[in-house]
Amino acid sequence: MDILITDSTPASQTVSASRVTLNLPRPPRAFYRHGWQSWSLAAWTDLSPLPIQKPDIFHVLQTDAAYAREPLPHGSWVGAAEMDDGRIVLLGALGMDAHVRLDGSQLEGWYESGEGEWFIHFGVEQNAFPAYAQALGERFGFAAARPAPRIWCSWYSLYTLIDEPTLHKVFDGLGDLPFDVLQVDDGWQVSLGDWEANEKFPAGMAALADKIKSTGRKAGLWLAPLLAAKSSRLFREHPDWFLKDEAGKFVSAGFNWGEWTYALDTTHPAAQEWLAALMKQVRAWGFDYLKLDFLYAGALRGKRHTEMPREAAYRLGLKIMREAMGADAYFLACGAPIVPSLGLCDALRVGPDVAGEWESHRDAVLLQNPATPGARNAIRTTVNRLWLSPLVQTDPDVAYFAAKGNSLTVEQRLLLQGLALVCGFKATSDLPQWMTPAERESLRAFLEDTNEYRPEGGYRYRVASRRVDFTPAIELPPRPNKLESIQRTIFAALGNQPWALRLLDWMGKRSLKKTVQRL
Ligand code: 9PG
Repeated sequence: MDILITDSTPASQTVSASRVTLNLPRPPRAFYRHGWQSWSLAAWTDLSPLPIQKPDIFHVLQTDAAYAREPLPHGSWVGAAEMDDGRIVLLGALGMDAHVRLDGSQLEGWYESGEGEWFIHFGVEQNAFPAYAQALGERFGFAAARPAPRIWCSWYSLYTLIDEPTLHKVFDGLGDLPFDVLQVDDGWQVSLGDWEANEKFPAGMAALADKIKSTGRKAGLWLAPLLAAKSSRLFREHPDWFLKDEAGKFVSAGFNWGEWTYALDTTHPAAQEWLAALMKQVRAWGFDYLKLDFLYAGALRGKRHTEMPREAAYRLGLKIMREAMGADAYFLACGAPIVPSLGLCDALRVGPDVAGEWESHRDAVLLQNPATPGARNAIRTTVNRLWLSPLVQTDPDVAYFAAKGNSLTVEQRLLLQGLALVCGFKATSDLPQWMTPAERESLRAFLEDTNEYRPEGGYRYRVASRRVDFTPAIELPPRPNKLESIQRTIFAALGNQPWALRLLDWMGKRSLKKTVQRL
């Protein structure tokens, strides 16, 4: 379907088509790209091609690998073009398995299979995104009105170095700080796919949940249910539950934790039963807050037991898990394709991971990778996804309060705290043992804040009684210069080597061990 955009185009319209082309009066000056899953970039960019994000080995993990090499500005489900007069043309799918691309002055959208609805808006940005969100909400559902829980999460201080005594020390140290959930992250399980307590948790997961509940809070747990490590018992015993490509090879769900992972086929009846049983098991242990991570694995391309579009297959898997965990569980989706998760989860991570560092020169400039952990990457993408807040509780990832254990400046820590208040989703991983009394009080004040904020135009907000300006996080890093281009080639090649990634992993763990031992 072809549509001409002129001054008499209505502000909002909805059409049904497998493919739409909007013919703009002139080429626009900027394009809003919206990445596929939580960690993928969302940002306004100019029209020149973005350098391909490196290393390629992470495309599956960080982008929609199917489009990682597309030179034209593009995005998942939605795209918007900014015209010279400041007005924008937004083209957004109201269904799943859809993609958008800008080719000169043509804004095109297509469904990967079949046809579906498209929402088109011509007007100012402040109206376009809320109108699109409203139309999506009518089809997928809206966010709950109740406030999001306040969470302490183990990842950003302890990473995988969690064990029973360390977590007990932390839980005790949190005292009466007003957290609603203490969430145990990656590191408790035998293996990815084998979701049982490992040797660091000899008392078992039910005992850990009991310990948390004895402090008057809900217990939270991290799992990555839609992928499994190659070495896991699950994969070895049930290879037929995993996605294969046309050539019969297992579809990789990415290289992480020093090994290859594979993607669960959410249409396989036995895999579906296993997923439901897993959710019931973690609820029976006593965990009421579930952070389900690396969910993109369920929506990768591949041959399925029952053929269906990939995001429909993903949504089916999510539905099965939601039903099994029960409506009373709080479900945070992470590493998750955005639109297919709406209506089934309580909260959605809407940016890449933060880190105790503003930005890494290697990742930002040399690898041109906006999806790697870092405060700046997390703020940039989250701020560009705030329009999702009517649809789902938006998780911007944790904020930092202590000066110890990170290299963020006071201003940078305040930006992350301000973002949490704007999102209405408050979490931290700070160790009570690392906080000064003043830092602990600032954390308490943050947790008790009533969350009122006011947009003041651009990327500026008034939060509580102060101004927060996210502008310093928004711009994309400069392109590499000549010398940096040479370094880029070297780092990109190294980054594709499993042995180099294992070495980095090992070095990171070693330095972290020293820090945690002193707790
Ligand atoms: C646990 C972590 C934390 C974190 C999640 C997720 O390789 N990667 O691109 C990559 C991206 C994100 C990531 C790990 C690896 O972090 O977002 O909060 O739960 O998993 O492993």
